[in-house]
Amino acid sequence: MEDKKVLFSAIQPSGILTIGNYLGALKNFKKLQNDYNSIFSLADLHTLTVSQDPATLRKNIYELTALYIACGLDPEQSIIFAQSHVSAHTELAWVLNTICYPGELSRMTQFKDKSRKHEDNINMGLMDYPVLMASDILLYQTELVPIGADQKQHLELTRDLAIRFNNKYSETFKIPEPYVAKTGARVMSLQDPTRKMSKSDENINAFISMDDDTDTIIRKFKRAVTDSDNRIIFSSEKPGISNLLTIYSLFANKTIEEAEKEFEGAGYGDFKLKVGEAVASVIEPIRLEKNKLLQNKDYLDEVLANGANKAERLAYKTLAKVYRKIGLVPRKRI
Ligand code: ATP
Ligand code: LTN
Repeated sequence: MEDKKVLFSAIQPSGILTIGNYLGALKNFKKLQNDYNSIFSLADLHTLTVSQDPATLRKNIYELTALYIACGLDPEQSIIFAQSHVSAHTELAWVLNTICYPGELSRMTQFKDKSRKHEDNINMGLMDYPVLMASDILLYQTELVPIGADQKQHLELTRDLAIRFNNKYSETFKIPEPYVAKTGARVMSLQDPTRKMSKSDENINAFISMDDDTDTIIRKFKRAVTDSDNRIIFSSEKPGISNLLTIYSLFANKTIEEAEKEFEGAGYGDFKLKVGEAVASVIEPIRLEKNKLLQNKDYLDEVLANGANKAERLAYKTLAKVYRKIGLVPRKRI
């Protein structure tokens, strides 16, 4: 690998992604991939923390692999791989578990939210989720982690664990920095702009999925909740309009100010239509390319296989160092 800093990120293959995932994560992956040695993982083991149907999970793993490539991640240049293909992830997670305290995990916002949402399945994995995420990141001596705002707390814990380990056993891990974009790190629901847009929302009008076609996208924006005032300005008092302005500016590659100017005096109906069109023009080609890639499972398997080979070499280097530092005896190959 070239002498660049390491970037690592991952997304869970837990369903069809939304434009929230796209703006908060995927779009930045593409933007940053050339400037770093980039590693993009599918956090397939993380998905097990909520109940999964095996056939659907298998399908979602291919979907996300194809989506990564369709969004412009280059498997020749960057490493694209499935977390479960490199067992060092779960191995390092075990070691990190021994320096992490239950109190640190039980106060995580995502754990509390998901416990509330899945009351019938509050399992150990759900609580331990951030430790596996820390392992993902630290195995690659990562310096930059592009994520949406909701994952910042997990990155803080990752840094704490890395510092704690380094202090106890001497310098071992690089301390990673989050990359959270100024706009788009928290895209809100179209039906309740005070809540985060989420692919698991029961109301399908609340999110735009990366699988929605142009008509669906335009229809959903038409129904987006706004307010009774008629000004198209960015303001904390206008969460619905502000969310739409954010989405528009990122899909049309304009600043919020430029967008405000463009729609000065326009009605909400017109504005919503323009937002829908801007989003659809970006999403449509990605969706078509993803569906094309999905026809060729052999190619996707090959991408994941090559990615796992490359990731494994890097990961085991760090894991061996960790095992040595904590006093485990290296296995003699005979
Ligand atoms: P779910 O809502 O089903 O719990 P999710 O949509 O949050 O899942 P993840 O796989 O947990 O999906 O997130 C993938 C990436 O997308 C993360 O970096 C996360 O921060 C980002 N992300 C998720 N939702 C949003 C959003 N509404 N706005 C911006 N970024 C988001
Ligand atoms: N928890 C993340 C997915 C994830 C991740 C990671 C992100 C798993 N491991 C490592 C960045 C770095 C989420 O998006 N919900």
